[in-house]
Amino acid sequence: MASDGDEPIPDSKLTRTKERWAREGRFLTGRDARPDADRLPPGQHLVRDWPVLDLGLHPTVSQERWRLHLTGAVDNPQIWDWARFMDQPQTQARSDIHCVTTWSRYDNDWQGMTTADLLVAVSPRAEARFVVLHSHDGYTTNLMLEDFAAEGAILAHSWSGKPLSQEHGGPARLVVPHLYFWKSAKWIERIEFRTADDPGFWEVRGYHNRGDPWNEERYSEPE
Ligand SMILES: Nc1nc2c(c(=O)[nH]1)N[C@H]1C(S)=C(S)[C@@H](COP(=O)(O)O)O[C@H]1N2
Ligand SMILES: [Mo]
Repeated sequence: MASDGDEPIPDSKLTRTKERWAREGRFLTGRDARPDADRLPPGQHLVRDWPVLDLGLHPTVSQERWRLHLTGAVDNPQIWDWARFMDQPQTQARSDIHCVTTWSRYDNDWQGMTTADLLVAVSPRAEARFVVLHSHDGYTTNLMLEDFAAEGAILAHSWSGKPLSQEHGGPARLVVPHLYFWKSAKWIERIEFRTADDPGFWEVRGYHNRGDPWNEERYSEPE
């Protein structure tokens, strides 16, 4: 579905199914991960195509209208337009995707800027400890600042040398490869630096607050 981002999030069948999986602990294997020996995290299987997963809204945001708001507990809050974003230091980064629904995809070539360079630009205040990503489809996801800043994390505008397609989050998305892919927000609109955590869309629907695939952090612990 195309939209410009103001619609309520649809209560889709897939969303309801994924909430049920969280309640049931679906796909948990209880096996131990050995990241150095095994490239595939526990309970994952390899795919060669690239599935599209989201809430069902594919917001249309042209590069002309695109703005990125960098807000919250930072010394230099900023609003970037596309030219300003493209003026930032450019990086290539290859990484594997691990989706909580159990597919993994190796060797994705992203181009964009590293989150480390983004942190240099905004200069987070000492008390900033969390990051919330806000997207044009109303999606949010939360990260610890260290996970946002991790090696390999990139604010990507291209994949395999081509502009990121709309269905995969173009014009720009986050990629945080050491966590399950739900932490990698598509159609990014705002990056909010916070002193306190604020669980996002899936994190309040039974998914783990951190989402480390090597520890199978798929779902939050039942109360
Ligand atoms: N804005 C936004 N970002 C999102 C989502 C979403 O619904 N909206 N879904 C997440 C989930 S659950 C996954 S698995 C990946 C899927 O990315 P892909 O469609 O490029 O494979 O996007 C993540 N980022
Ligand atoms: Mo996902």
